[in-house]
Amino acid sequence: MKIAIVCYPTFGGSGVVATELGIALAKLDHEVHFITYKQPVRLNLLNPNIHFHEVNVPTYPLFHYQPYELALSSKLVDTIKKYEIDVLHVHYAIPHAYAGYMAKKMLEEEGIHIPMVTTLHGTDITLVGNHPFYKPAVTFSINNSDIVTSVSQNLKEDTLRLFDITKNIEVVPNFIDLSQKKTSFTDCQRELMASPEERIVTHISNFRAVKRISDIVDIFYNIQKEIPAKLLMVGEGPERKPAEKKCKELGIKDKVIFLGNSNEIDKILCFSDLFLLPSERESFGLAALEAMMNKVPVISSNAGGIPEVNSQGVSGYLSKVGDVKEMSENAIRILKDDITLEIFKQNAYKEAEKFDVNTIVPKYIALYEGALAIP
Ligand code: GMT
Repeated sequence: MKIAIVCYPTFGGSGVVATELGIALAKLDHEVHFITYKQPVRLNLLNPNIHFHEVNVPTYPLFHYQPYELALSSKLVDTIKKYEIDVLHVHYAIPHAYAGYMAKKMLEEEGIHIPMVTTLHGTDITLVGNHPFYKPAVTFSINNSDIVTSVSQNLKEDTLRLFDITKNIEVVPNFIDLSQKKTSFTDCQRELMASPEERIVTHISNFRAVKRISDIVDIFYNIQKEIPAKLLMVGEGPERKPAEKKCKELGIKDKVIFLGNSNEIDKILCFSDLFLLPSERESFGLAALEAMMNKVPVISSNAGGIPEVNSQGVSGYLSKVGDVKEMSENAIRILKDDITLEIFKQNAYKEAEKFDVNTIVPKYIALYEGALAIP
């Protein structure tokens, strides 16, 4: 099959899922065309089945806002025609489903039929898409997609509750590729980050308010009072500076390392003992799954779809959003002795196995085949 994928190319779960999906499809001999404004961060173009088409938006003094959707839909029309694409898969409704629909309609005028699959990832529904300024356009583009998927059952329910949806929504969870683990579990250079007696606690995100970064600092503050520990903060975003300030005020600055954005997530997770994800909202929690795949147990909130990933008392613990006290107690419970920690580490990996690429990607392929059959 020839598949065009539209996604955000930056550090963010939806872009990562779209990229990993494209890579997995290419390995299965499908021809994959990424269409976006920058090469996706995790995309390696060395596979001959993978192509990248950059969307350029020329600036013009009259435009206060550059019309990205317009440029994207034009690029889609050109690419779909030139490479005779079979299926268009857009990730994140805003504005990709809208631009995809416009491309579909333009192609229809030329007698070309292109089925469109839209994957809803989370904030495109729960935070941004639901805003009255966007809602009519988002509803329209979901209802006019040929196939709609959501990354968790919880996100499906949110979508049906928040929007007037006439389409069936298929749940296809996020996935990981266990065979691609770049570092072996015995090859972790944890001494680079901490001394042997210290536990390593990690958080990875784009540091937006929805991630409750301040809770992470509070939880770690409580942990380090009981257990020698370091906190690794990986990612960039608006909450990074306030978090750095808070660490200074709490006197834990030397125990917290802000690493910024990283392409070495596997290496970092390899020497991590615990992952924190106390998010306000989280449709799935890909970062938690990536931690689990690296045998890192998870202390999280029970927001959104996280309970579909992190299993209570097995791969970690879940608490109500903002319950820093309980999250800290559970973190200490996991970290306090080597035997308990090892049990949680093994369990985390076992739970992650449920989301292996070989189980999940065939679901997308089956949906593409279904989309192709739609007249
Ligand atoms: O939350 C992020 O950091 C990025 C965001 C995105 O839209 O790119 O991630 C969303 O999509 C991921 C992939 O499907 C999910 O695993 C995340 O849970 C979801 N984030 C939220 O719902 C806040």
